[in-house]
Amino acid sequence: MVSKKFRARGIAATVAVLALGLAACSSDGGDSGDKTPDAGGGDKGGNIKVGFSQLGAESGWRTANTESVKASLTAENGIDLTFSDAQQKQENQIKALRDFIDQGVDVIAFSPVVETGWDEVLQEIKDAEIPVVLVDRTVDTTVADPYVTWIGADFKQEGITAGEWVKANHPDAKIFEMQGTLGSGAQVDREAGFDEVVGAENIVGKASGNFTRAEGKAAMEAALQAYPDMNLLFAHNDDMGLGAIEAIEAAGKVPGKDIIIVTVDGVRDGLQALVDKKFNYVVECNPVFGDQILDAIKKVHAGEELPKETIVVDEAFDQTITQADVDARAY
Ligand code: GZL
Repeated sequence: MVSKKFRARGIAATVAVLALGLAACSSDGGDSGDKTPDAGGGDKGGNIKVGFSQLGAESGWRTANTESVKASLTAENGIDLTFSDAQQKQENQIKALRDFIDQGVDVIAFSPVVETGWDEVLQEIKDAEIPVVLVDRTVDTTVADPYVTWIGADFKQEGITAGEWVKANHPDAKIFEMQGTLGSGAQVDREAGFDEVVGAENIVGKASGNFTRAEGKAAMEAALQAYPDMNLLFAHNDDMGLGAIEAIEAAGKVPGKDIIIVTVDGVRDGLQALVDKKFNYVVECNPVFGDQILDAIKKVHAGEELPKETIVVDEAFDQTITQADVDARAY
């Protein structure tokens, strides 16, 4: 059976949002990660009951995304939100998803930690006739029409943008690629875009830092030993790049000079590293789209037509960025 890969494509952005998600508040308070009581304190007479399964709190990007979601999906905005943090564990998300079905939520929002392994629960959601909006990460599933629409970044384009800068500015670099969570849409597509542009022959090694600072630092410590001639790091997010800086400095090397650093996200700490000349190029991946998720959930609930996907527009930053630019950023 052919699996369908639902991914961001570089298509013209039209604003619509679908969320595939499932409530987290398991009745037994089980291990479906951290849970936040619903903002509305139960059904607020006519509010849309939404279950949001967030994959974790692994990075500055994820924190900013969660803040944006919670700021938009409020009782005042007509939403009775049940929010779950799965702590980057797929089993926690699947459990939360089933809890949302049991609670009979009206709409589900979900950012899948990895692309695969969702077929069974997606079919259960479909059988329960709960509309689904997919947020941020992508799914690869055999279930037909698993969600109404998706919003997120064009991960492959982000990898291409990073690769083009490397090719133009450091064509002879010996590149170490630090991957995000293996099997996640962001990791798969950023790697595909970047490698396509720079050429696999210029990549001396790869390892995953799971999108976290701590694991990024550990992966870089090992890489510095394994690949002594490496002189450029492409990290799939800022947090792993920030962890790598600690390892590079501990090894007596200068980040941004001895080892050029290119990352994705553009969170405040990442852009500060750019101002401090420790990063060299940052491709943005904007996490602040809670308002678009709210808009889509309302349209889904009202049975309105929605585009299949929405691309959140990104930009990119080099070392010409100023401290004032960073201070003015929303996240
Ligand atoms: C991208 C998002 C990624 C970020 C990381 O949309 O899924 O996950 O790039 C985060 O910082 O962990």
